[in-house]
Amino acid sequence: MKNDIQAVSEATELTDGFHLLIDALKMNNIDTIYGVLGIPVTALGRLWQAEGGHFYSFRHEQHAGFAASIAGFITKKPGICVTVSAPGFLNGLTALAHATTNCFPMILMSGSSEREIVDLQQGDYEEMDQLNIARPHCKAAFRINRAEDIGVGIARAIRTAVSGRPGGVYLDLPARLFTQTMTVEEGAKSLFVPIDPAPAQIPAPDAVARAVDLIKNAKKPLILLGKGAAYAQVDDSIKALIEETGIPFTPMSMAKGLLSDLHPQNAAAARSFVLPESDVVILIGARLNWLLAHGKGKTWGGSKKFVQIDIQSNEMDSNVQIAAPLVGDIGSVVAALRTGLKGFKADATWMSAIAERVAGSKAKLAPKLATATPLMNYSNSLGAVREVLKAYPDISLVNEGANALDNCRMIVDQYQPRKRLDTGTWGVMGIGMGYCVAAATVTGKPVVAVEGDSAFGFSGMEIETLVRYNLPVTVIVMNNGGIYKGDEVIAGAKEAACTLFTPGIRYDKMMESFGGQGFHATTPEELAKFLKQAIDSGKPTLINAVIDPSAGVESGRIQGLNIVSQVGKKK
Ligand code: OXK
Ligand code: ADP
Ligand code: MG
Repeated sequence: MKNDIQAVSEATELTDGFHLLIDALKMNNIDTIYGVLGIPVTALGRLWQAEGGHFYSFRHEQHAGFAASIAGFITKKPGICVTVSAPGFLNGLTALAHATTNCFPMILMSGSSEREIVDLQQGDYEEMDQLNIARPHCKAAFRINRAEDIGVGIARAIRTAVSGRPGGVYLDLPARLFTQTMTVEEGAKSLFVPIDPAPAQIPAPDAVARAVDLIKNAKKPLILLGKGAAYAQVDDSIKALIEETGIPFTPMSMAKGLLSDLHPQNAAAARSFVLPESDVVILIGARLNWLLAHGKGKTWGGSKKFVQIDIQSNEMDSNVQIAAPLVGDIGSVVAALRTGLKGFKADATWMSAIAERVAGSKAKLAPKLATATPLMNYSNSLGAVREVLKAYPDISLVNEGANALDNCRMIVDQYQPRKRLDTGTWGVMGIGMGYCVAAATVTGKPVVAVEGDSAFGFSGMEIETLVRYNLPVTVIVMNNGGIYKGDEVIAGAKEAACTLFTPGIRYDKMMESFGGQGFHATTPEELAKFLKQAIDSGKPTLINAVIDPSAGVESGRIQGLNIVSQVGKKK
């Protein structure tokens, strides 16, 4: 029992916005912030660390934001990014939009100017109407004006980020909020943990029955796993659905590893056969967006019946009619489907036709992976990476670029869920080093990044961040000296061709200058040796992999999206 003096002193003991924010995050089981500090949030970072919170400081807010976004994907807890006002906020906004587009839970918290100055446009330090600028680019945007609202503000932000379709939330924190005080007692009463912030969404029984009927009458069913299926973290149930029914599956890039890429029902290596040939396609956490040719055209061939499992009801019919919409969370829907499909087995001849094509594709690819060439190309370099990573199934693989992305997705197998972390729905370049920091800090395991040299350039300065925190990350820069290729010549150009970088540069020396390990690989054997050495060392490492400048194609597998002038060069 506290004595009167103690009770009085506690009642007068004060807390403030800084401490309430920290207490609210910790109470909600958040232990990590990624960010770049400055006015008015520097003290927040110091206090957070002093109270045992992890703070990973970046060189640019975009990469801190990418780290927060992928931390959300991996953990299902919102990744937290903290920035300064105006320019810092804008730098973080790209990552917030990326998180929202990819359905990753993330909260961007930015310091901001006071309303009375912003609304009269009186020219504050880093003045910007951040709340309204954020709104169109995220799932929701809130401002907390009063310290007593910090508890509800954090609870709202968390629930909004993780409930339903996960996404990015913006929290606007005016500078004056941080120094508002209240008694410790009042402060404690204002904080709370949201109850069941991401509740199960149970599918309607008639919707399940409709889908079961459609699947049972399919001759050539196909399951298509999207990153939503990986995010749901119901891995065993999805694996059971696939193995109990014998239905073949093909994963989108960030769903690779949900079942091993070597699984006998994996149809990924026969993609352009199974998509058009299938008659009923079960989409599990995958949108029929550009990555799936909007569900129409020659990619899909003739008539197709789609079953779609998604937590977002209005995702249905986004591109084509969905014959059996299943609105709900993947865990609940897959469980219901398994019950409804008990005893059902897909036609084995369909799976064996696929297996034949898969074997054919792999047999065609195999020699390319092992053929020596004067300069490394994407096939033999990534063939070497694939062989090394077979021994490290729990490594997180970060991947971005054009040829570096598409060839790595095809060649490097994944064995575990949520280990392939790539450019995602938007195809955005620059996710690399932020993803590496998050994957290393969240999993505590080694990370390998396969980076196009152009893609690496967007976040390359963050290798200093990797070294500063001594993270077990190996960055392989596929150095072909340019965007797409490194050999372009443009007749009449006054400078080097617009797609070129300086030939022969040594990114490994950059890493060494920061105190990390640098290797220079010119053959697949060297690449394999250095990669294994780097992973085993647990040290931040960069391998400069010299790739033939003539290797690769413009935009990799999506070269069809490129447009060229129909009238050519002006006379
Ligand atoms: C797959 N394949 C295989 C294997 N796995 N063959 C042998 N062995 C294995 N293990 C085959 C597969 O059957 C396909 O061949 C081919 O390899 C490619 O597979 P996949 O899955 O990548 O298929 P596809 O057609 O490329 O998929 C379309 C796509 C994908 C749009 C989903 O290309 C994609 O995710 N692209 C992302 C591009 C991106 O975001 N780029 C950003 C940077 S570009 P076939 O014979 O069956 O077809 C940029 O910024 O500007 O240019 C810019
Ligand atoms: P991919 O690009 O891998 O195909 P997308 O990002 O296009 O994946 O689609 C992911 C989909 O998964 C989104 O429509 C999202 O609403 C949905 N989703 C995410 N988590 C869940 C979940 N737990 N249950 C159901 N749907 C989910
Ligand atoms: Mg390149």
